[in-house]
Amino acid sequence: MTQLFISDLHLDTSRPEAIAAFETLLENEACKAERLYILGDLFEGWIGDDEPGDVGLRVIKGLQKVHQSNTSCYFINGNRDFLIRNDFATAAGIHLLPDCALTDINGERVLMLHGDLLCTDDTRYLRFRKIVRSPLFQTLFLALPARMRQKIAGTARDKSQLENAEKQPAIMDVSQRAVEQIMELYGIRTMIHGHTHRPAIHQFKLGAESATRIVLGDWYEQGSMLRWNTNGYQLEQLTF
Ligand code: LP5
Ligand code: MN
Repeated sequence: MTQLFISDLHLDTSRPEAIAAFETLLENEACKAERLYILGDLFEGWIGDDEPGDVGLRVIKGLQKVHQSNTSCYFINGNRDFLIRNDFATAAGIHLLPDCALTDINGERVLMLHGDLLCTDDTRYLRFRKIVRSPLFQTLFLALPARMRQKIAGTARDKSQLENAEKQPAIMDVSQRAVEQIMELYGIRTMIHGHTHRPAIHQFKLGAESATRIVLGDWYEQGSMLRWNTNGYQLEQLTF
C-alpha cells in the first residue's frame, strides 16, 4: 500500500512547469497509489470555489483521473487556499479533512496538518488567520464580486511578502514547543506537514520515546513528495 503526501505547490499561471509536473504525477504515480494526501497550498491563492480559474479547472480534471483510478485523495486547507470547500472537492472527487487529521500508516497513527498552526511565534499571522478563518469574514468575502476578491487577495499577498521580508526567519518556522504539545495532545509520535518550505526529517526525543516530524517542501524550483509504503518512507525531490 503506497501513500503519497505533497503540499505547497502554489499552483499559478506564472509557473506552468509546476502545473505540468503535478499533472504528470496525477496521471502516473498517483493513479497507482492507494492514497494521495495534499496538505494545503495546492494553489497560490484561492478566492472561492465559484472562481476556479484556468488553473483550478485543470487541477479538477487531473484529480478526477485519480478519483477514477480508485485512488483516494484527501486535502487539508493551507493558508493560501483556506477557501477551498465542498464544491471544489465534489468536482475534483477529493475528500476534505480538518486542519489536523490522522492517518494510519503500517499500523502507526500519524498526524497531518498544513503546518501554519505550529508557527506560534508568528503572532501577527495567527491574528490574521483567526480573522480570515472566521465564518463572518468568509461569508462577507465570498459575497463580493470576483474582481474585488482578486484585488483583496493580491493586496494581502503583497502585504504578507513585505512583512515576511522583515520577520526573523525563526519566527516563520514552527515552534518546537507547539510541535511537542500537539503530539502529546493527539498521542502520536510522527507528524507530516508543509508550509515552512523547509523540507527535512526531524528526529527528536519526546519524553522517553523518539519522535519524527517530516516537513514537505514547496514546488517552486522542483517538486517535493513523501512516499510511504510497507518498506518505509522517503522524502523525494521531483525534477520539473
Ligand atoms: O503565504 P506566505 O508563505 O507568503 O506567508 C504566510 C503568511 N501570510 C499569509 C497571507 C497570504 O499569503 C495572503 C494570500 C491569501 C490568498 C487567498 C486570499 C483569499 C482571502 C484574502 C483575505 C484578506 O497567509 C504570513 C506568515 C508566513 O506564512 C509564515 O508562516 O508569516 O503571515 C503574514 O504575513 C500575516 C501578516 O503578518 C499580517 C497580515 C497581512 C495581510 C493584510 C491583509 C490586507 C487586506 C486588505 C484588504 C483591502
Ligand atoms: Mn502555507
